[in-house]
Amino acid sequence: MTRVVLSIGSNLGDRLAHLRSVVAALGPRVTAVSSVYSTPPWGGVPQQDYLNAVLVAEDPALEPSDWLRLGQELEQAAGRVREVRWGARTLDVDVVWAERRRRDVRVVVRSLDPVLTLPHPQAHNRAFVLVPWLEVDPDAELAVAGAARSLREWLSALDSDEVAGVRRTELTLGWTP
Ligand code: A4P
Ligand code: MG
Repeated sequence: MTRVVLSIGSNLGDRLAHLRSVVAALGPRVTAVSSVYSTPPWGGVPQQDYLNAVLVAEDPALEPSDWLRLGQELEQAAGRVREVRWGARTLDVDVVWAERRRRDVRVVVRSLDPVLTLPHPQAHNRAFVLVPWLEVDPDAELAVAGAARSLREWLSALDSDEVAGVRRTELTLGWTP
């Protein structure tokens, strides 16, 4: 059994439809969905604003690498072309965090593999990830280089203008618990 936190983002084409395609494809595996946020581009590449959200999903049969593959298939289905790193895209699906559960034991998955680095190496630096993640999992902790902090603590370390730029919208992803 793995439980994952996925960050989804889009800033090209029908942005909301691209985000909704992920929720629709994952179906009953989705256990929580954040609001949809409008966010300024992060990473220094000039481009239009994103819509971002965070999903929590679980599946007894999937390994972390399966979630990555699923995310990449959904990116392709949304017509994503890989051009500039951190540049504009129809759909980006990042695996931010993963946990394995066996019986009642939960183990956070850690990996330094560049193909799938877990937790995502930039999650703690990104208000567009932390704000929606905090909404769906207020007690979550994220450890970076051995330092475990609550999401609220990571957020308070970010530039307040960046955090304020992440604006909740009235848009929804068509998910009901
Ligand atoms: N990869 C390694 N670990 C992971 C992981 N945990 N989740 C590898 C997903 N992918 C992971 O990604 C490059 C490689 O990272 C993949 O082959 C995968 O095996 P990519 O999606 O091909 O390229 P990219 O997305 O351009 O680069 P990168 O570094 O993944 O960028 P990010 O981190 O996806 O950031 N600003 C706002 N406001 N909102 C956004 O959603 N997104 C990005 C992209 C930049 N700025 C943004 C947003
Ligand atoms: Mg990516």
